[in-house]
Amino acid sequence: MIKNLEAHRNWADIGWLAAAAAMFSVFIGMMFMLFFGQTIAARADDAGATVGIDKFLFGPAALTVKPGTTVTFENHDGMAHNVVGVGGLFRSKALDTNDKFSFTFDKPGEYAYFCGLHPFMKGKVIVAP
Ligand code: CU1
Repeated sequence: MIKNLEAHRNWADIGWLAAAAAMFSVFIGMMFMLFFGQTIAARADDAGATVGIDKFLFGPAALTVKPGTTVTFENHDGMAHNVVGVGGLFRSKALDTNDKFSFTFDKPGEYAYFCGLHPFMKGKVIVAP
């Protein structure tokens, strides 16, 4: 009789643990979405915004800014990179490690750019009021 009761309680404990584990997984998942969602597409509301260059990637790959925002590209990679606007609107010199290049985006639109040294490196600045 007592054994039966204990067995019953053990099963109830496992059920509670499973529910707690499931809720914890959902929580971790939400944290990941929050974190990576912001990294993938960032909105810059202040006067200046920054795009970092690291490990052959522009980050964020898509940056949304208001018209008149100066975007600064900073090379944090150990390799030289540059920033070339598609259509020739802007073009930086080769940026060594920790070098910066700034450009002010005045008109609304989508401005795609790439690295002239490694053309597979791409990003865009979206200028929206
Ligand atoms: Cu590059």
